[in-house]
Amino acid sequence: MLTIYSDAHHLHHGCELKDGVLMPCFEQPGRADTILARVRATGLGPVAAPGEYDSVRYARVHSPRYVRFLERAWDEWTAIGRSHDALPLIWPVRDLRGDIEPEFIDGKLGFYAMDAGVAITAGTWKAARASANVALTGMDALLAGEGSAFALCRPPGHHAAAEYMGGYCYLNNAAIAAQSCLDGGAGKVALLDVDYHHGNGGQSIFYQRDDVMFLSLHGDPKYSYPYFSGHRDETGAGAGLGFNHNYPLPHGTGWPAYGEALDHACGQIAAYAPDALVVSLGVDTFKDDPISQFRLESEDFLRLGARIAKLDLPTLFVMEGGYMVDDIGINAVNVLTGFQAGG
Ligand code: OKP
Ligand code: ZN
Repeated sequence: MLTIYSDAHHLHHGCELKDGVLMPCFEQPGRADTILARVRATGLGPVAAPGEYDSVRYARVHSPRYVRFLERAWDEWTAIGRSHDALPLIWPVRDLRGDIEPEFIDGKLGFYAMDAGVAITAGTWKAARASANVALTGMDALLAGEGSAFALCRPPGHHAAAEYMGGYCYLNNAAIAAQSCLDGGAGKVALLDVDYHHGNGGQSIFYQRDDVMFLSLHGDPKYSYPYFSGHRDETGAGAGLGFNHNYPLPHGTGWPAYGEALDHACGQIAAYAPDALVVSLGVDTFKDDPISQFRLESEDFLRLGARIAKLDLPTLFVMEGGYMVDDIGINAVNVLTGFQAGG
């Protein structure tokens, strides 16, 4: 399987507030390095660099003003003498005015963020662009006839929606790739999110549409991040009604229950009969993940890949989360080798 990867992810390494303490993000450069090392060690296939894309490609799923904000935020932050990570600290919740974009950077950061897990640093925009370009290049490989590809994206993307960042995510790489597939001639695409955390960004972007079916298996938002999205009764709206499927699962979920939910999701995808499948691949469902609560074993990731392979669809895997840095290479690549063996 072809892997797309860019070293530019090293330009992004920020801080987050964890248990009230400011510390380096769990989402750190070593993650992608570990996965790349495993891709090479297992001989998964060739590794190629991404192409360059105009940012109008991101604006197919994000608003142009949000893309401009990301591009300029660091300069606006440093122009007033600041040099540490830019972090949002105020949000337009409920009855506050969420309809007027503030002109000062502190207001803009809150306006365009869902949480404080999205530090903007000197290299964030370059890294986020490269990550989206990795996904676009992977989709271009599919459009050119490749059966599958692995977009080794970092930073991840699945919490980012049309107009906000959140949960370590800036540009929604998987959504940008899914849209690019449609723009390349496909009629229908399925987006399956197997990261531990609900893929609120992809859900939000495609909620009212029937040309992208969105499905997510995740920790129940009653007690798992992102808390405010991912319940079972979120099934789509308007033309998109019935094209959104959430599978919230309890703490401690292991393969039997996970595999059952995955089977159901795959049944929905098969019935939808899309032209291609994009998989938001998070491996934070692993039993030792430091911020998540499922109990998948490394071998279960082989089963996950094999089940997806049974769909027999052109498939782009897009890397999302997974924080047990020692094991995420094994677990992510297990999905891909399981997929290759299972088809
Ligand atoms: C990203 B992905 C504030 C952020 C809280 C949220 C976890 C984001 C997970 N410190 N952390 O879905 O793996
Ligand atoms: Zn996650």
